[in-house]
Amino acid sequence: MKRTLVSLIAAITLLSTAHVQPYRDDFDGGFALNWSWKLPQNDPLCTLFDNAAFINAEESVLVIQMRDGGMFSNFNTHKNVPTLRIVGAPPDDWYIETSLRAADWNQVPYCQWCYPQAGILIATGAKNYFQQLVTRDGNNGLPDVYASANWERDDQFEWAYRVSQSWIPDDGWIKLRIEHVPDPNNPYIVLTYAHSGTNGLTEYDGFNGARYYSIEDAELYNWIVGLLTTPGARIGLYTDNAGTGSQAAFWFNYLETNIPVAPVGDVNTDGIVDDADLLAVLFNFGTEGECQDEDVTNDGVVDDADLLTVLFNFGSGG
Ligand SMILES: [Ca+2]
Ligand SMILES: [Ca+2]
Ligand SMILES: [Ca+2]
Repeated sequence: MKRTLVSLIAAITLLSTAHVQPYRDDFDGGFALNWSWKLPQNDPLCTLFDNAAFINAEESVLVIQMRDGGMFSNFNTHKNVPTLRIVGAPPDDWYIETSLRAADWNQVPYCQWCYPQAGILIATGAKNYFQQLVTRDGNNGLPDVYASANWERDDQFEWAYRVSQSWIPDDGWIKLRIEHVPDPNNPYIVLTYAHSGTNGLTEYDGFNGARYYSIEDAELYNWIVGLLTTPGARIGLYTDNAGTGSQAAFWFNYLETNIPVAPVGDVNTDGIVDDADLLAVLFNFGTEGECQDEDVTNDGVVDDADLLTVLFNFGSGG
């Protein structure tokens, strides 16, 4: 009897802590999530450029080679910004996590006033975004990197300056994670990172800090939360050559989030894959060009591969 009760309680506990499976892309030979290369308010709108962003099947990574162009201030000419479109309310304990490294840190330039960087993007477009980044140190002329944060509100650029001590990068993966901690007294957003010099994920160590409290930092906190819940919001992966002309590549090992994003095959990004998506592909069958919504496979053509992808995922989401 006692044993039955214990298993019952265990079962209930399991149920109550059951979470929706996170959305995760390991870039394992192809895309597992519904990536888009469109960036609203950016010119060009389609950021997929020069075939400089692709899956490296051997390494199971998404490679993004940096190109000139930026989201900085009102320049808004960025290249190669893959995003996932948010299609539902984030859970209370939302998070976004990635792991990245430079393909070769020696190729990532370091110079005064230049800050090549890569990381996580939360955006409604090129004018309004928040970024958690790993940034090359442009001040000391040494090949150091540090963790940082940038954001823009209506093209007004702000930065949290350096939010970690700098370190000399190696070939190890650098993990970045932004999450919401639903503390009942004072919920907050926290940025953490991990690299070969830390013992797992750790909080940034100071300067302007990397916690944004709902009480003390209400304006910024509310704005970040508001970004995620604005219609058309997206989360993505980001690289930036800081105008140095560098075409060095960053490797992204995975992206994982528990924020509902458009499922694969969801052409019209309403969160479900149904006949509307099928029809959209059929009506655009045979058309070519980059960044078409109907090109689910991101290979520049709408064909039977896209049709099959929608069919295989028919009914998912919702
Ligand atoms: Ca901008
Ligand atoms: Ca749909
Ligand atoms: Ca295609």
